[in-house]
Amino acid sequence: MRRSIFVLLFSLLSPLLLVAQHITPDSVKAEFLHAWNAYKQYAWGHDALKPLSKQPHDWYATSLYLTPVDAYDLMLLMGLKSEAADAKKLILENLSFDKDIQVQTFEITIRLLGGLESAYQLDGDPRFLALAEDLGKRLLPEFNSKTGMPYRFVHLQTGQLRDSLNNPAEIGTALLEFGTLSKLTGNSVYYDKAKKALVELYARRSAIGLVGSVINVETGEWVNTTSHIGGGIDSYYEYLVKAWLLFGDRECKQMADDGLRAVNRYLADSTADGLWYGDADMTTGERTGTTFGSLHAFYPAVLCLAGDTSRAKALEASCYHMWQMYGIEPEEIDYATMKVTAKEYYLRPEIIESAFYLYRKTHNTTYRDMGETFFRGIVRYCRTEAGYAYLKDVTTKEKADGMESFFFAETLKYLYLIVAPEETLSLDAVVLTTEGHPIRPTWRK
Ligand code: DMJ
Repeated sequence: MRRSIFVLLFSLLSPLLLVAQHITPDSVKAEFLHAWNAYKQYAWGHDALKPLSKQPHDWYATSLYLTPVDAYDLMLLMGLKSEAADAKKLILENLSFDKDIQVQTFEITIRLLGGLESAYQLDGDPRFLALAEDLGKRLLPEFNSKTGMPYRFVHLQTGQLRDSLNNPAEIGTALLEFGTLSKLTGNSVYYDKAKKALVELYARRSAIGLVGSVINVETGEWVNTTSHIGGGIDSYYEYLVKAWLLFGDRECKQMADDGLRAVNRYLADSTADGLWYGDADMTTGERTGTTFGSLHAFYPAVLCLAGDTSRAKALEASCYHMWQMYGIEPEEIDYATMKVTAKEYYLRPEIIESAFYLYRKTHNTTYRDMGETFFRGIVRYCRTEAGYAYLKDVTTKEKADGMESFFFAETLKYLYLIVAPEETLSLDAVVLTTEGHPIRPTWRK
C-alpha cells in the first residue's frame, strides 16, 4: 500500500522534477539512455522508433539501421560501453546494403556513410569501414548525370536513378563523407565525384553569387530561383566551409568565401527583433520572403567556423528569441510579423549546434545557459514514456509519433558537448559532419 502511494506520488511529481532538471553531462546521458532504451525495447533492429504508438518504423521495405548507426559515436563519446557493444553487434551482424531498394542519397550519405566512418575511426573495427566502402560504391551511380551533379535517389543493387530535379543541399552535402571514404580507402573516385558535384553547382551560381532552390542535374538549368539558407540549401554552404577545414581544399575555401559573402549581402535582413536571413531572388537579389526557421539556425555555427563570430552571435540571439516565443522552437516563422508559419518542432539540433560552436569559440556562459534552456524545453515538452516525440504544434505542445535518428546523432550530442569537458571532443582534432559525426583527418598527419 505504502509502495503504491509512493509510486503514485512519484508519477504525479516526476514531470515537475524533470522541468527542474539542469543540463549536465550526466543528465544528458540519462536522457540519451531513456530514448535509446525505448528504441531497444520497441524498435530494435529497425530504422527508428515511433514513440507514441511504441511501434518500429523503417524508411524503406527493409531496415538500414539508421538509429543505431546514427547513435553509435555518441555512445562512445559518452562512455556507454555496454550500449555501444550491443549497437555494434546489431550493426555488424545485420546491416547489409545489398538490398532491392531505391534510397535518398543525401539522407543515406549523411546518416549512414558518415556514421559508419566515424564508427570506424572511433572504434577501429575495419568492418565499419568495409560497410562504408560497400555503401559508397552502391551510391556512386548517383553522380551519373550529364553535369555530374547527383540524382536524389539511387537503387542500391542496380544503380537505377530517380529524380533529376535536385537542390543545393542534397547536391552539395557529400564531400565530407565521400572525401573521407577516399582518404580511408586510397580510392580517389569518391572525393573526385563529390567535389565535381560541388564545383558544378557553384559554377551555376548567379552573377551576384547566389544559388536557387531547385536545379535540373541533367540540363543544369535552375527550376526555382529562390535563394535562402534554409532546408534544401543550408548544408551546401556548411560543406564548402567544412571541406576546407577537413581536407584543406583551397578551392572549397574560395567557394565558401564567395558564397557566404553573397548570402550575407543579399539574404541578411535586420528588424527590430534582430538579425535574420530571408528569401531573395538569386538573379536580382530582390527580397521575396521573410521566412526563417529551425533549419536556418545552422548558420551561426557556419559563421563561427568561417571566423565571423560577431554575426554568428547576433544571429544566434535571434534564433534564441524564436525559441523563447513558445519555450521550444517552431519549424518556421515570418520574422517580419514574428508569427509562426510552420508549427512543428522536429527535435532538430541546429540551434543547439550553433550554441555549441559559439560556446567553444567564446567560452561565454551565455551559450551554456542557452543549452540549459534548450534541454529543459525538450525534456519538458517532448519527453514521453518511450523516448522523445516531435511536436506537431509548438503553440499547443501536441506531440506526434516520430523520433528521427538525428535526435541521437545531433540534438543529444550537441547538448552533451556543450557541457562535457572539452577533451571529450576537441574541435582542433575533428570536423563534425552535417549529421554530427566527428571525422578525424588522420591523413593530414
Ligand atoms: C539533419 O539530418 C542534418 O543536420 C541535415 O543537414 C539537416 N536536417 C537534419 C536535422 O534537422
